[in-house]
Amino acid sequence: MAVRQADVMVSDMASGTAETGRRLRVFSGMQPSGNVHLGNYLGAIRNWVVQQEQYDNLFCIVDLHALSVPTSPDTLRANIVNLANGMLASGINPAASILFVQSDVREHAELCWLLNSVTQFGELRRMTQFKDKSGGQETAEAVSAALFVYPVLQAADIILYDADLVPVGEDQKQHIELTRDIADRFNARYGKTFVPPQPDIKPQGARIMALDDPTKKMSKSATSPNSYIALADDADTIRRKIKRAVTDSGGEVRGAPDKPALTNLLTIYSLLSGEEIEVIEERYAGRGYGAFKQDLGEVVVQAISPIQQRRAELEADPSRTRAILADGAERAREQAQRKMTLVRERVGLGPGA
Ligand code: AQP
Repeated sequence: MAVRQADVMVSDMASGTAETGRRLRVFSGMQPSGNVHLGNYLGAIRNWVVQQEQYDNLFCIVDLHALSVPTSPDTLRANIVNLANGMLASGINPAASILFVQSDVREHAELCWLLNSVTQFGELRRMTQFKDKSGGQETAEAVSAALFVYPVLQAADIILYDADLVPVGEDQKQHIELTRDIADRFNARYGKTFVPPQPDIKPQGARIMALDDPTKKMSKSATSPNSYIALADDADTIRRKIKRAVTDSGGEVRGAPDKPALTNLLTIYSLLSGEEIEVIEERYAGRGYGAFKQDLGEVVVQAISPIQQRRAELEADPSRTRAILADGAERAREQAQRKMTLVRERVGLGPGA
């Protein structure tokens, strides 16, 4: 019986090994583009912590990507440390995984340039995330070229390390498909060099929405701090933000497609407490939004406070985080340099074999 590619991937992912018998390698990136928030934690970091047991992981603070939109040097520097501390405090273990800053490994930028030469303009123009992030046609004229080639840098990040899997939300699936196309095209033109990766999309990936507008996702770069709960927010700030979170019309604590605000708050409650949404709905039946929001505030505070304690320890000793990132960069660089020696040779750069 023929085995479908999808079946192979499922069994591979379950066992955590690639065809060659080595552990599957996973590349996960996050932009230092603002305050790390509850959405980043529930939608990504928390899963990354769990996957450390199963796979070989590279966790990358993708600072070059953060430069695709305007930022200031001081802000970027602060965001990098903020994200590193947030990831470490959440349970990313530098002894089990490689945690590093993208720009510390120059090969990402070099490979991006080489991949640009096998990427079509039309492919990039079709990326829905570019269309979303660049706004309409008029604003698109003024956005940076970096935002346009962002998916090529992302492809470089991934295939530089022969990553088999990339955990992403549904919105990033198109970028991973492009990464596969770029890897396949390069391989066809220059000989087998890269592993085309697979997206790892969790069946019910948690998408946490903004507290002040549940039609938009909770976002690091949001202008209003009331729209997100930062992992760095203190207990009172968290309680206040939840209290101020918008609700739907009516007074029932119930999730439904026409109740986006309550659906979002119930999702947060459920993910942090481990209770089913129906159980939570039942508990607050007839009790109104006030009691629910008050308890939700406590659920979030309880979940985040151990992270904050570890974060405070890291902040008290900045040299520790710096050392972890330097070590991570060295380990990533070793792999990246090996791959780039091959890539340069394949495309005809350098003296040749
Ligand atoms: N609201 C969210 N709910 C669930 N998961 C989320 N992620 C981001 N926002 C939510 C996940 O966090 C990771 C961060 O990816 P990123 O830093 O590359 O950028 P992003 O997805 O664009 O995240 P932000 O926070 O919204 O940043 P900005 O404001 O800079 O665009 C990804 O795994 C993402 O799925």
